[in-house]
Amino acid sequence: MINTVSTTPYSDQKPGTSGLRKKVPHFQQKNYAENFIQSIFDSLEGFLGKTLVIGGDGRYYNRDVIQIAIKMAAANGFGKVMVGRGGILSTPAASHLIRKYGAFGGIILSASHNPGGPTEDFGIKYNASNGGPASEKITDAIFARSKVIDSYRISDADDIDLDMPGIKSLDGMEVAIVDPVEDYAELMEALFDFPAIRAKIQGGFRVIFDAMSAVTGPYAKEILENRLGAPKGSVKNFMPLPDFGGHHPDPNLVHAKDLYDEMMGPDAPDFGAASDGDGDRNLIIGKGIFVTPSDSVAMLSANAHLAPGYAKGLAGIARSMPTSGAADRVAEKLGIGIYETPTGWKFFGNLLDAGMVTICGEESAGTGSSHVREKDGLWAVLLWLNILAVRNESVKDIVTKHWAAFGRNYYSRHDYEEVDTAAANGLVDNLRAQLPTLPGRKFGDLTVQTADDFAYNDPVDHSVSEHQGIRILFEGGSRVVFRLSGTGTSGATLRVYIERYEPDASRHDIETQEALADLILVADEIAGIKSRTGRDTPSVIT
Ligand code: G16
Repeated sequence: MINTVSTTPYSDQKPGTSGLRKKVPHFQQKNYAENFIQSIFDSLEGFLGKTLVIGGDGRYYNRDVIQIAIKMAAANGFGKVMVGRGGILSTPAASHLIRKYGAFGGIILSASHNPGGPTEDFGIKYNASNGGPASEKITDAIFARSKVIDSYRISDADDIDLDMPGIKSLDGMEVAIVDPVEDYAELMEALFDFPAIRAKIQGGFRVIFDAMSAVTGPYAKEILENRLGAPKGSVKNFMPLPDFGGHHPDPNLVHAKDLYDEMMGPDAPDFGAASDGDGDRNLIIGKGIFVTPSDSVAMLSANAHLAPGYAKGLAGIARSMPTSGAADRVAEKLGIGIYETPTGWKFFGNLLDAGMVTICGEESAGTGSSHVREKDGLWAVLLWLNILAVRNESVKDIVTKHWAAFGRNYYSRHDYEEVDTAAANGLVDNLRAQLPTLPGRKFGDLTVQTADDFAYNDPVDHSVSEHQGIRILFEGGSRVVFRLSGTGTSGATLRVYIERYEPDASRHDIETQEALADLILVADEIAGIKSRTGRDTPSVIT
């Protein structure tokens, strides 16, 4: 039976960079998840009888909200839901299912790389029929609806057994519990030269992958070990756990330190990689060398034609504004378009749908392509492996040759987490106020060339997104960018992005923080980071 339940609105359901993310107890407030899901449905049109994909990264509260979402989908008139077995779907796999089966859209439950558990993070986001995160137009409509919602619809049927594959029925709606891995693994096999990678691994090339006790475990086991023949044990932490084993499933040098240490050690494997909570981020480390996400986008773009799925070349490349300009140099050499978007994968959707770009990437450890409409951690790993198999060189050789050919973009991001929100807003307001007076100012050897508050004009739908980050560009191509994260769940996170371009190959082996030292000091001088946040050092440096 379908019930209409009265509710009162919450005022804080504004989706951030990637959906609504809050602590679990916050989501457990009365009707909190129900209100948001109903607000999503109320903001959409034309889904009666259509299919909705539902899945998540397996974190704490995943199963509860999946049951709610299924029952609300039935009550709101969807004809069918496709749910990953066990409630599991990586974000890129969910995107693929939406596209492959022509679903109306999908609900993905994840707080990405944030920790999981009863007092940790949870999240809900809506993806549209192209498989990508809802546009700002839709997320704005969801937020507007959430502020006035007074009822939601839900079936009172029993819970669905999420672990039993097959077709069931719930209040007249079909519920398909599907294998979360199969379709995705098939897609990867169609894009990449699996026989070449398998031969490389059989030849003794050692690969390790850390799934960080998060969603990519089953995917990586199937693809790397079962289909590509990596020895059992190559995929570490492969069981998705509700609390990620107490770890922070963020594949960076801080939270994947064990992997990093192993890759820098004397007996390092040839290739190390990791992915995050929901499987869309990646970390790539070669024997003795970490590849920054910004460099990875550039290097994958420069070599993508070596993989069968990209043999025809790329239509164009897109990167988020704070991502380094390394990819721009590749686009220039290839004679293809390069697009600079605001932070947030949703901004790549229009460019991909219009066929203007093939590869997209972000400094926040996200790379992906037109194969889905999300960034894709394992895809990046497999493209690297395909390139390594064809070029038959080490990661280090590929990286250093790339720098020699294109120049090196030294790059680092400094995060100040859980900063007082008013202090963080004050810092940004102050930067904004300084913008007109910055051009021409000298800071030591650095002279400001331009300074602005980044606004994006979408070349496809001509929508404008303003206030997407303060950028200060110095003569010679160095820059610092400041913005507040849209994915944190407590206080504010200030992100400072620092970049220097170095064309001279004899200066390509400087330690990154050292190469950026003067810019780091100037960033503090201009923004007053220490004085305004009370922090002497960043919480995380990547
Ligand atoms: C999300 C978005 C990315 C963005 C990242 C960081 O990734 O999809 O586009 O770069 O957040 O955003 P922010 O700097 O606002 O925290 P994920 O992996 O968290 O879903």
